[in-house]
Amino acid sequence: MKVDAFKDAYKKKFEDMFAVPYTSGSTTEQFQALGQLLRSIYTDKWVHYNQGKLDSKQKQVFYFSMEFLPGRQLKRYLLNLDLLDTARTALEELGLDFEAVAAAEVDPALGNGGLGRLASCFMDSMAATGVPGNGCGIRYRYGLFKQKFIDGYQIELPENWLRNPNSWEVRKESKSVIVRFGGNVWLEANQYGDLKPVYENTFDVLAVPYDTPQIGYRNDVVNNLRLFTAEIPPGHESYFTTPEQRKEIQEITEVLYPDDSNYEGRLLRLKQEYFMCSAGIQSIVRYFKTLDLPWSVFPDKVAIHINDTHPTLCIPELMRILVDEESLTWGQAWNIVKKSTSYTNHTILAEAMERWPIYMIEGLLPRIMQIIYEINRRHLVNKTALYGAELAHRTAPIDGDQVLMANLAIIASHSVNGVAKLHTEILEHYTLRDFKTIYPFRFNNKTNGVTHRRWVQLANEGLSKVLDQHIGNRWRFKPREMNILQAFRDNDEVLEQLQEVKLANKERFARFVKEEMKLDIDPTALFDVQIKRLHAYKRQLLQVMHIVDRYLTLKENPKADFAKRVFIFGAKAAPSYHYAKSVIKIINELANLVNNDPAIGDKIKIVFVENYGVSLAELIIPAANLSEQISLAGKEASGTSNMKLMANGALTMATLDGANVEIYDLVGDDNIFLFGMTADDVQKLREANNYYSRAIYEENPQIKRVLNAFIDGTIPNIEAEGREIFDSLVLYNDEYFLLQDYPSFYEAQMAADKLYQEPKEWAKRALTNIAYSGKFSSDYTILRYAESIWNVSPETNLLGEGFSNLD
Ligand code: T68
Repeated sequence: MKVDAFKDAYKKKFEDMFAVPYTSGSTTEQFQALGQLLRSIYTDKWVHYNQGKLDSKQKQVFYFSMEFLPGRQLKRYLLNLDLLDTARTALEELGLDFEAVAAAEVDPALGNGGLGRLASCFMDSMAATGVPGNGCGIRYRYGLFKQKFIDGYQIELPENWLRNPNSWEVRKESKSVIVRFGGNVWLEANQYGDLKPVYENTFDVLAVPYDTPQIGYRNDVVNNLRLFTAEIPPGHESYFTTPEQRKEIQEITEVLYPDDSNYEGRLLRLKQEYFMCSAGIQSIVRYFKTLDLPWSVFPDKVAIHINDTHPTLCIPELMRILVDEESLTWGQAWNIVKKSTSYTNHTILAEAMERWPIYMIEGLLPRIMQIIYEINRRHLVNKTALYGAELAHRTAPIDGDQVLMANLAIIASHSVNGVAKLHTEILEHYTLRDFKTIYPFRFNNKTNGVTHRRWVQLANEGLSKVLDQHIGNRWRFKPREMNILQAFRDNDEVLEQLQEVKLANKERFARFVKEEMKLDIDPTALFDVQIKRLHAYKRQLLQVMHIVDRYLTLKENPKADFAKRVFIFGAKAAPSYHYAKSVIKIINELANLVNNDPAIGDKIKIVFVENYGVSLAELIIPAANLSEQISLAGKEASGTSNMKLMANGALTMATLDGANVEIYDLVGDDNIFLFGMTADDVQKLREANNYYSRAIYEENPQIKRVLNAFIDGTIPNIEAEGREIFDSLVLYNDEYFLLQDYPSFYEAQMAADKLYQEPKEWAKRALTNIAYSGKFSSDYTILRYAESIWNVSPETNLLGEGFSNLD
């Protein structure tokens, strides 16, 4: 489409929709008009691609996830349709501010963090690589809470992301299904003498799908993200006469649980999980039946992927449908379930493992509980014979009065994967070793990835142009070819361009900070970024200690040789996570103190952005010089902001944890700042049982001075929080070994300071990080899932070339 045609189409669309001249209207209205115009452009493709999938009967992937964090869609769609430049020029020629129009789109926060964002990168990559994939999830009425800071404390406000109509979704009422809860169930013989469940007094809910297109990058693929919402079934209105009864249905998809890395054992969460699983599995079964094929080929046509254990009920739900409704034998059904299901683990934290009390499942899902009992019984019989009773019991889905969702997911899947090499090793050798004994070939690694389309092409247009100029534009299709840039490591022109781009991105962020926070930051200072959920294991507190250390040193000696730094944080705390909220309060009070101390000036600034999410990440990541990936080794399954920051030329400050290990393997010692214990060191230190944080505190004057600042009034307004944090480190023996790792962390930070004083040397290392980041494209991750887990073949290749040699 040409610019002039686009202009005309836009004007017409705007005036049709709002009945005023296109020159009037808010950016929201302009966005809506542009959205409708885009819809009219891509809908044909969507219909056509869907029909093609049906006609060819090719195998499809169904990616079940309780969370998706898609970010804004407008620019992504335009980029993928190869219309970004056209639309931008058209709007600008019409006198409209394209970026402001794009920013008027709401950013749906339907996830907590890494897990949800990974699901969205995967949706983008499935479309780009031509993997016929469907996302399956919940259309939460309210997304993750909106974070505000009041007096330095985190306050949570509802995130009403649907206040404006959603431009992309399509309500598919005709594809609704009924999800059944509660009641009584018993087995009765039918006319053929088969035992079938009979239900009474069930509570029925209508699951209505809303579909959002997932447009492939300059190919003809348009996949589908299907999110379900809970409604009163038609014809049942008369049963739901009181507001309380209506509420019981609506609340199922009302709000996203704000806990990451923590298991939330509430009944409503269980309802949400079953609601999504049952609705999704029913859709799949209905689809499969249109193919008119025998059930035995179901696994050749359908791959069901469960993103962490939250969608594990897909397993008993599919068993239920196959056995109860389609009259397959248990053995036939079990084979089908196992061959079609695969599971990704995202955490080894014990507190995140889902374990549901049997009474809860029994009350809410009586038939599902019967099926889980039978899965458990058969597991015990079969595995006891082979491996003895102890191992059989340790791996069984039922443990006392609880159902262990990970155990259920593992025994019923043909593939279990971790999300980074180290994480998968830890699963195999420690967390899931019993399962590794029984199912040695079931485990595999799939290191996470990120989509360079959003995180480089869209978020960092400046960098993208530099890449195009020197290495051509093939990297846009094959991100691994970014490694050609490495040949320019000693090219002054390229290094200068990279520095200019970085500075421009930092200036853009500085303008945002000035506008939103009324704070001046120096764009030439080192921008030091830590953006992730607030959690003790991620150790934001280590960075806080480092800032306090610098602050105290500068107060004593204003000439101390530190690089100017802006410490940038973005982090939400789970509303009930007291410790994490205390850390937020401390960071905010420290910011208040340091930012307003004239003796410190530009040497330290602290920016804690409110309401961190995908859109803010797009602003912060391109502006980063240093990427803080400082979790206690062994705790962060992978991390993905580490990959996004690397791709944007930030150097990583890292422990050897999660995917940091693989970043290190690629860039080598000279291009990363490593510090701290390895996962093995941590393991040994725990086993030795001789860690005494108080002794470190007493014996290390640097650490003592820093920690005292939390309790001696140095930082105002943190009496309770400062004491709590101090105690966690000194009195309660520092569970995440901050004091153990602090000296080497500090040393690595000083090395970063030193290098930053030599801008060209820094730029060379930034270049190397950019060059090798292509390996972490989620396109390759998805191709590995496609090849070795899902057994689907990508249909449309980037550049029309093959994808061999992925490793
Ligand atoms: C993250 N997990 C991992 N969980 O922490 C991170 N949990 O290392 C990894 O890179 C990422 O997954 C992708 O693999 C999460 O984000 C959650 O958000 C979560 C949500 C609900 C319940 C438990």
